[in-house]
Amino acid sequence: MSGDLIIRNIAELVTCSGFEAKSGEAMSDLKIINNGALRIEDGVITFVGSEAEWELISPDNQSDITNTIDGSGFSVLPGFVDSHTHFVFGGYRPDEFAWRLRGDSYMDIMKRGGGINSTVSSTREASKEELLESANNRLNSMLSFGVTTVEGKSGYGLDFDTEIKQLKVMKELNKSHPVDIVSTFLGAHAIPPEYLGKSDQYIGFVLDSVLPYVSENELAEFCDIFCEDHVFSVEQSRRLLNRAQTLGLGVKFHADEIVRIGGTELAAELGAVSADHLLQASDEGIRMLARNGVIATLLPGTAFGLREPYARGRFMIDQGCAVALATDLNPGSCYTESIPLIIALATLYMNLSPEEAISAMTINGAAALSRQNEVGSLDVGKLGDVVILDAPSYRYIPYHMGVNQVKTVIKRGKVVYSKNG
Ligand code: IZC
Ligand code: ZN
Repeated sequence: MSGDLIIRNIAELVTCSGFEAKSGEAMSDLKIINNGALRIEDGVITFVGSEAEWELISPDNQSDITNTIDGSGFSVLPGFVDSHTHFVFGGYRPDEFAWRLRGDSYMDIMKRGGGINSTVSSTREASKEELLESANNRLNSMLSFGVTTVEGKSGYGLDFDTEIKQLKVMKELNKSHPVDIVSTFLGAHAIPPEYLGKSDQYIGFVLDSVLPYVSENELAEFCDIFCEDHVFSVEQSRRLLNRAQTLGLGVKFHADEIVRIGGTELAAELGAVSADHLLQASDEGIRMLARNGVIATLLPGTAFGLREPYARGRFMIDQGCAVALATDLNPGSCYTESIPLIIALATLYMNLSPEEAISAMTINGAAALSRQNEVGSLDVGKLGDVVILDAPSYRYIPYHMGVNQVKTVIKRGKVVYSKNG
């Protein structure tokens, strides 16, 4: 079997068809085919349609297909695209979860040297092999939830060697693991202890010493920054992201997560690929994202985990934004790989419909990584990245709350995960 298969009699084939981000009302149309068939050859989709159409066009050659899967009773969707994670890290921070329950805020913990800088010291101490192993295990877990493309960020090194070590771990895993990895350079994730009180100098170091190396060695496709009160200002973010764009990287960044400082407006001004978090985004900032075609990437697991107010997903879609959903998997604010949890939260607390949530987790996630021509929908010519649910409809994902209903995951036409072995 070299990425060659057919799924027939699919109860509900959720194609999410399209080669661009879906914004506003378009997010509600999942382009569903009932009693469908899906053919993949050499890892690429070559037929999407009804079972009846398949029988008409291909009566003879059906017997040469080595792998035929019966889709009766099941819903079939594009592989999920988790477009914002921090899955390469050393150490864990369960103590911080308990401190927050007691009343400490995320920022209180960060200001006293915990938070991101706690993971920075564990990641600096970890060997490359240790990081490879733990990140590989997390990829396996993400794959079991139906994720076939994932974004991963550096940002737990905050020095030259460790930032590069994280990016190289992702490059190696991209070769060895079935999940496709898109790397983002997040050297400006926090101010490291060596630069305490000298954030401008730290930005200078990232800009002059690390970013050019990352770009020359093609270690990342995107550049990110934690544009946040007490972390990096809008001015510092503009400086770094402008340079990243000059060097040919796309920009996508943490904007208006905890305090409204204008990151949303900056994302629109720069023509970022996505603006992420947006819990505190202003009305005008949201309209600017819609006008400028910047994807609003929402991470409801983080609002849940930090007990912060959710980003205004309903308002964003009503204003014409393209919304993507992602896990934000990280060891601090949101330690989860659970796609069904994210979809449940997005529907129940951001008032997205189940259809909008599925568009956000597939085609819009792909667009948030500039991959809308390759993945994110089941269209002829795209990669054969497919999820088969152990349920008759995508509507069971939010409804069967938080439970993993993925039966089979197919990557480039090969079965790479099956429930029960
Ligand atoms: O490790 O706390 N918000 N970055 C920005 C994070 C959360 C990850 C972390
Ligand atoms: Zn993040």
